[in-house]
Amino acid sequence: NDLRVAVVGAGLMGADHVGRIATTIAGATVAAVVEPDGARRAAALDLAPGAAGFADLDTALASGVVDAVLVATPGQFHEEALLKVLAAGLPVLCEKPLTQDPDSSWRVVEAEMAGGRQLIQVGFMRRFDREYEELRKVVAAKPAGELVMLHARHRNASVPESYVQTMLINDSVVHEFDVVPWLAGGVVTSVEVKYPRRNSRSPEHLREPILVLMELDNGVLVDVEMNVSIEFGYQVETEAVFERGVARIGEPAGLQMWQQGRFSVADHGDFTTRFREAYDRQVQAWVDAAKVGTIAGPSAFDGYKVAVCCAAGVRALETTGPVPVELPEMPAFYAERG
Ligand code: ISE
Repeated sequence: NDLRVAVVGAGLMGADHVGRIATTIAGATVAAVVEPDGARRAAALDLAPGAAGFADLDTALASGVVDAVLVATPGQFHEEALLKVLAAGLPVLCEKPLTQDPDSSWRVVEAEMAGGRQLIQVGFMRRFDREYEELRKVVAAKPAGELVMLHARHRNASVPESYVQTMLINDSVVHEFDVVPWLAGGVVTSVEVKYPRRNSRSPEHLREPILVLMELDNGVLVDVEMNVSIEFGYQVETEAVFERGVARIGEPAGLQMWQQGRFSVADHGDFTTRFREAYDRQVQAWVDAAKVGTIAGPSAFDGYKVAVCCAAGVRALETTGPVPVELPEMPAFYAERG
């Protein structure tokens, strides 16, 4: 039987997921689109014939047509939606971030633990990118020795007017706070932000690019260039430095073109294409796991840890030198479930 999914939020990501579930994912259908904005809701419903439209989540959950929920609203609405879905006892894939601050993330973790079942998977899709997966295997198998450093580059062509300074951390570097410990097998112990010369073409209210330095408890040092006005395209690359070699992921791939004295390879414009396959694999893994009552990716506790790192990162935007990150022990509830 198909898993009947309600997609909550029909903005850029929500609509993308509706189309994905309707066309690409096996074993699931879009049963409901929950979106207060009528025009957006209608546009998403066009992508999923047969789905029902709802203006609010309560009505959708009460309708009896929903087996699982994909939350793709803006981050400030995640806590409320997650608590409702947990109360209904349904599996949920929540777009990043889990919530926007450590306190609300912890409330979600507590509510999940109180229910006695792990229902939440957080949508940190980079863990489903094939190259990230491969690099993680290289880190574990050590063919070139131990991992020493990661140089990460996270570049966006541009960002909307609504993108404010703290979003450099909470919206963008949030991905590195999840994927770096997963990749490097350590825990973040401090975050520092350094400012190079400001890009004169950045929106007036932003001071960027920034360089984020992360220290891990296993000694691995990580630098992340976060850049949101680079114009040429969307680029997420990592160079891993080992004791006896280096590895790179995220380089442009595909058609190479020689023309008029130039050599070129097309690059991505935004994350929807750069990570399309990762999103597909993430949602498929979530659907398959939800059907057997488990999750297949980052947990709510992972989401909480990222929220703690982001809070330190936001402080680091205004602080000279490293800001310590203190994470609690993983509760037995999560440790036992892996
Ligand atoms: C956006 O929300 C994302 O998740 C993208 O992956 C990231 O590159 C971008 O900076 C964010 O605004």
